[in-house]
Amino acid sequence: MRGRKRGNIVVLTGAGISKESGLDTFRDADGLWSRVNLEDVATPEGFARNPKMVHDFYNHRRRELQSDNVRANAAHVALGRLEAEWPDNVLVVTQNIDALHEEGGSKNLIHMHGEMLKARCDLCGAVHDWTGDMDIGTVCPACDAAGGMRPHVVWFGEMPFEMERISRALAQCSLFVSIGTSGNVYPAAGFVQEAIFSARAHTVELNMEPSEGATMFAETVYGPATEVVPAWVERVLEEGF
Ligand code: BV8
Repeated sequence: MRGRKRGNIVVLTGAGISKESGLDTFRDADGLWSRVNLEDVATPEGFARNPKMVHDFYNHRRRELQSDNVRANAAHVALGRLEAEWPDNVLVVTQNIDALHEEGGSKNLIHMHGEMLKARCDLCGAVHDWTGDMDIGTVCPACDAAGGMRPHVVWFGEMPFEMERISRALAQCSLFVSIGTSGNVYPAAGFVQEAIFSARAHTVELNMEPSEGATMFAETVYGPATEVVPAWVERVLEEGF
């Protein structure tokens, strides 16, 4: 149904929105999980087993996303524009741990799987901005102890952040948009159903190809995010959804 120009919008994003900024996705043929075992580098068990391997995995990605040629792309900027120009609430919930939504202008933003440029001390719980490398000898700036520092990201088997706030937003949205995610990882992959059942929201998938949950979306547009997302934002701001 076209023409609605009011109502809250929730946007879920995944690694596909950052692909054209030069960051790897996870499950594409050349993705991260084709090179490393997720059990080894994205689980608490893997970290306990071999903290050096996990620190190396995240140190490499932390350096990579700070290089000059990794910048917000037209899709990130289009979502910043949507938030600025839409008359009601726009919340971006990202599974990504890069900082490209911030650079694209999104302010109302939740990193449900954490942030690469933050570190947490498991001994005192303090969370710090972090741009350098980290290893098992890294000392926590808050408690001065070593041995507890880890990336402030959500590994498999760990509870994603701000789930209460996300559920409330899904229950109050008129439009749910999923961008650049394969729909493999829960609870994020279940948000489209939550938006339908708790808010009877209109649902849109903008992706390179149909995701696992594609059939649950009322509307789908496939193609690269830097083409599809700006065009979709332009249309919604002009004509509504
Ligand atoms: C939880 C870390 C509950 C940060 C990530 C057994 C044991 C334990 C848990 C489970 C289990 N079985 C199932 C689960 C739940 C599990 C899960 O879903 N597993 C899957 C694999 C089956 N989930 C969890 O464990 C979550 N926690 O359930 O907690 C709980 C309850 C009580 C108490 C405690 C806990 C935690 C999940 C978070 C895991 N952390 N990352 C990091 O290193 O980045 S997951 C990882 O996958 C990233 O966060 C990533 O964002 C996420 C999803 O991947 P996508 O973003 O979708 O990327 P993907 O490559 O898959 O797809 C990219 C898409 O983009 C593709 O569709 C592609 O076509 C498209 N694309 C590509 N290029 C473009 C494009 N689109 C547009 N334009 C382009 N140019």
